[in-house]
Amino acid sequence: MRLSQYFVPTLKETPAEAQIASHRLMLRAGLIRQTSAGIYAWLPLGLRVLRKIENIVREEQNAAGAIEVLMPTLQPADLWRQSGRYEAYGKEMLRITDRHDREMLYGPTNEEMITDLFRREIRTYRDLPRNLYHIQWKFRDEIRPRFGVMRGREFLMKDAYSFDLDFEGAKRSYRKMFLAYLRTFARMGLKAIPMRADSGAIGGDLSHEFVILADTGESAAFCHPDWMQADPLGERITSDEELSSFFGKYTALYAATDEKHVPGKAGIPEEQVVRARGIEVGHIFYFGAKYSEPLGAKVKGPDGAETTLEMGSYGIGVSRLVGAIIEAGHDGNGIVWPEPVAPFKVGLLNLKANDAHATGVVEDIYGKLQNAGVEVLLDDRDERPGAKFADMDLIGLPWQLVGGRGLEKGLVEVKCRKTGAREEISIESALRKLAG
Ligand code: P5A
Repeated sequence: MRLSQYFVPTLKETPAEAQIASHRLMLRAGLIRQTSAGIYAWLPLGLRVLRKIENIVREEQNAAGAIEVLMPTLQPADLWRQSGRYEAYGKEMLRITDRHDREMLYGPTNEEMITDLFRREIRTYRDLPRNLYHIQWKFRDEIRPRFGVMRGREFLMKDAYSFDLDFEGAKRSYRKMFLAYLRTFARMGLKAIPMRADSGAIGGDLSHEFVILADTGESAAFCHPDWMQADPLGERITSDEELSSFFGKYTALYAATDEKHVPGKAGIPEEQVVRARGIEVGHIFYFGAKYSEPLGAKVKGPDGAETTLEMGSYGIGVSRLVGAIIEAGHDGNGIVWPEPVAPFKVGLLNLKANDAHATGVVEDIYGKLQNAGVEVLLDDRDERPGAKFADMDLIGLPWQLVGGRGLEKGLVEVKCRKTGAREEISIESALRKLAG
């Protein structure tokens, strides 16, 4: 992509409304713009990151055996009356009336709708277990939307729903998602800590939050010092027993969103004394028959008896992750993207955009990188070198390839955004390094 023909409206000034680094940087690097309180338009660079995160989430859900569907954003109020949540959800639910005076709502989550879809099609235990997920926009009329996409009103969520015949099956489904979540966040360069959590408005009695430690997070996390060092993905898990014991260890952790949860109270053991702030990027729930019972979602069991389905739901804040990844990776000059979610891998700077020979050489490098399948953003604008350096640091692509004076001798500078390390090497070596 050529910056001269793209749409990356960067800002030099710090926007006054943004209180935390990720929000400031998302505005300054031209990733998003607010259109109403807590509602954002995704500009090209932001959208590329959002799509990459979405795809990692999708790949790991598929690998864990979950099946993708797509449910609508608008839902009929009647379904929520059946579960008893229509009144209970209160003002956070955006309620809409259509032209025929039918009551609708913009979905804040999809437990009711998926249970309804599933109960209509499934008759026997032989069709279980199943886990269905979608990646869809949600709306919650948060009283205080803030921190940009971290607490938006409209936000993108991956939500999965598992259906099992019995409690043992439901626990297996829960564990599968638990592990898939650790893998998902690790692939984005994040260490997410699983913590026992309140199940809140979703209900049920077993729940874990996945929290990224950051001072600006809204969740207060308590955990034992040992767990901060834990490497859950490094543990080999080959049997159901190993999975159980591994899983058991992580239930020692606790996350809370309010101040009444302190060690020694509300089920938090005294010894969990490390207190930190974190960003909740995922939340999983086991809730048994909470929705299947009122909605009448049953199948015939092996003994021929009608059995109410056991369910769980599993959420990942896809749009929140964009902010969380920036909170975890930035410096004084801008964003520092982990390569798997970076909007482009390489930023190619032509510092001599007015020099025909230099431009020819840079264009050749650009073509070769593209042919090798490398995602590259070419700064071919007629701007001062200082402005180009500043914008490229702000945007935070993992690698910068700078074509300047050295081009005459066939040399370019390669800079690693994360470490700041630079080296001047031949064009061929640079291509090998970045296209390899
Ligand atoms: C789980 C999936 C649920 O809604 N139902 C379906 C369950 N859980 S949750 O914890 O309420 O939300 C799941 C994740 O969505 C993100 N999230 C948000 N992101 C941005 N802005 C918001 N206002 C917002 N609310 C929730 C969080 O990452 C949360 O873990």
